[in-house]
Amino acid sequence: MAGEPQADCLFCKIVAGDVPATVVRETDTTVAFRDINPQAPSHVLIIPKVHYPDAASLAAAEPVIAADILREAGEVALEEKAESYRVVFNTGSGAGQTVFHAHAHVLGGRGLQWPPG
Ligand code: DGP
Repeated sequence: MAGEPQADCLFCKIVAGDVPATVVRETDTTVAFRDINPQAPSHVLIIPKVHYPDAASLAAAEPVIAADILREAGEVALEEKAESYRVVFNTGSGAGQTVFHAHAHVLGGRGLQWPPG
């Protein structure tokens, strides 16, 4: 069923506590944890507890939870003392998406170039 945990999904396993992660914030609907391969001094992933493969499918089915992720991005940036930060949703393998459970990258703690690569 849409949104249900998937047995082969790494981020569903992090939600369930079956794979360890350095969790920095948790709400009823989201978990925020440090990226295992940080691309900035502060690099936190925010995921919904429900399983959708990408941000657009999450937003279509669960718009309130999609908004929760954006609000949490601001809270993470505050806690990380990142005055400026970037929120990224890689979507599709051509854009670098490797985990097909919706997630936001929150990057901060250094100058960020534009355009991104
Ligand atoms: P993306 O490439 O946009 O799908 O981002 C997936 C991110 O997930 C990538 O930056 C690395 C991170 N990641 C992959 N495996 C793990 C893990 O086991 N633990 C944590 N904390 N992060 C992971």
